[in-house]
Amino acid sequence: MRQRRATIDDQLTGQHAIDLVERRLRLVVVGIVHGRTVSDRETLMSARVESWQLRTHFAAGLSRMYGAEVPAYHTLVGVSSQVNRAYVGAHSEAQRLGSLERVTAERHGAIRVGTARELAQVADLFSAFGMYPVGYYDLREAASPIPVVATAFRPVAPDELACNPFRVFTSMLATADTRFFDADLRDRVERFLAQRQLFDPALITRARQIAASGGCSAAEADEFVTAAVSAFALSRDPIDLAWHDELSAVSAVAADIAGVTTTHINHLTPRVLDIDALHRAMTVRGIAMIDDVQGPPLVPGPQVLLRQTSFRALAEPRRFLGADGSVSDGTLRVRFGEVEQRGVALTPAGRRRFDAAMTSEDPAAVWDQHFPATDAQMAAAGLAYYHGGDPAKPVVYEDFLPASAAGIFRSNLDSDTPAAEGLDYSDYSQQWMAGQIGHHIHDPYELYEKVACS
Ligand code: OOG
Ligand code: NI
Repeated sequence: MRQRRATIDDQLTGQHAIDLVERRLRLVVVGIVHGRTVSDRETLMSARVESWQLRTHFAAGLSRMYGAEVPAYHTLVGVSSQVNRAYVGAHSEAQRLGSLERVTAERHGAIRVGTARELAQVADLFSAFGMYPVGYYDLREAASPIPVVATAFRPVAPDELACNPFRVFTSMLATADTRFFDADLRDRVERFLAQRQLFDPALITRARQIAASGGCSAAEADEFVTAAVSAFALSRDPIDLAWHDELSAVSAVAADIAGVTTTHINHLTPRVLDIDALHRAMTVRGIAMIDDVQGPPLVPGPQVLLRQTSFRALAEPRRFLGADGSVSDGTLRVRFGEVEQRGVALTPAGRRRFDAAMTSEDPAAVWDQHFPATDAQMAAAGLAYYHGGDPAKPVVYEDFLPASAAGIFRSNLDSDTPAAEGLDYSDYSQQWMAGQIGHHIHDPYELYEKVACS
C-alpha cells in the first residue's frame, strides 16, 4: 500500500494530477453503470453525469487548452507540484488545509466580460457546473483603481467544494463610471459590446437545463464541456487596431475586454502550500515574478486568507486589422501566470483585524498586535473558522481579496491610465449585480458559518 501511494504521489505533477482526478471520475461513471445494469454502450451513454463531475471536466479542459496556449503555465504548474511535495515531506501538518492531491489539482481561473448581459450568460453557463456567484468585489475602490466590478463563481456547499473547488474570478467592465469613460466613449463601447456574441445562445439554453436538473447524460457531457471550454479560447480573429489603440489609451483592461469581439481565459492559477518557496524557485529559473506576494505577509502563526503572486506572460501572437483593411501580425501581452496559497477563512471580526493590519507600511511587523500566534487562540477569540470549532481543522478561505486582485491586474499591465478626478454617479453594487444576472450573490461569511458547522 505504501508503495502504491508513493507511485501515485510521483505522478502528481500538475496536469497529471488533474488528469488523474478526471480519469478516476470516468471510472466512477463506468462503475456506476456496471453496478446497476448491463454494460452495453447505450446504458453507459445514458449514465448520469452530475454537476460536480462536469465541473471537474470543465476545469481539466480549460487547463489543457490554456497549457497549450501559454507554455509558461506548464513550468508554473510543474514547479508548484514540486513545491507542494517538498512541503508535505518536511511538515507533518501540511495537509490540514487540504490533501496534497486536492491542493495540487486545484485551480482558479479569471475571465473578463464587458456587460451585465454577458455576465448573466456567464452566470447561467457556470450554474451548469454547480458554480454560483459568491461575494462582490469593486476594484474601482482599490488604491490603484481598475475599472471593473467582479464576483467569483464557485461551488457553495461543503460536499461540492470537497468534490471539486474550481472557482473563476469574473470581472465586468464598469462602463457607467464617468471617471474612466466619458459619455461619448461609453456610448461607443456599449454599442460595440451590444453587437458581439461571446456565447452561442444554444450553449446557454443547454446550461440552464443542465443546471435545473443537476447534471446530464454521459452522451451529452463531452459535447457540452467542449463547447463551454472553447468559448474561452484565445481568438485568432483580427483585432481592429484603431479601436484597440483608442481603448488602450484609456485603460489596458478596457482594451482587453472591449477592444476585441471575444473573451478568453486570462489565467489559471495553481495552488501551492509555500508561496515564498515557489517565488524563489521561479526566480531561479529566470522567470521574473512581480516583487511582492500580495495579501497577508508570511507570519509564524496561522496563515490566513489568501496570498498570491504572478509573472507576466510572454507576448502572444495576435492579428490586427488596419484602417485600410490590411491584416498584419502583432503581439499582445495580456495574459499572465499566477499562483496562490490559501489559509484559514477569517470571521468578520478577524477580517476587521486583517484590514487594520494591512494599513501598516509593514504588516508583518505589526501582525502580532492584531492576531494571536496559534489556531487555538484564533478559534477562542472568534477570529477564524474551524470545522466544529476544532483548531486542528481550519476552514479554507475559498474567495478572493479586492486589494490583491487589483494588484494582480495592475502588476501585469503594460501601462495604465489613472481614473480622472470626480464623483462616481454609477450605481454598481452587489444588489445591482444580482438583479442584472438574475442570481442570488452569496455572502461568503454565511457560507463559512455553514461549513464550520457541518
Ligand atoms: C483578475 C485579477 C484578479 C485574483 O486572483 O485575484 C485575480 C483578472 O486579471 O482578470 O485573478
Ligand atoms: Ni487570479
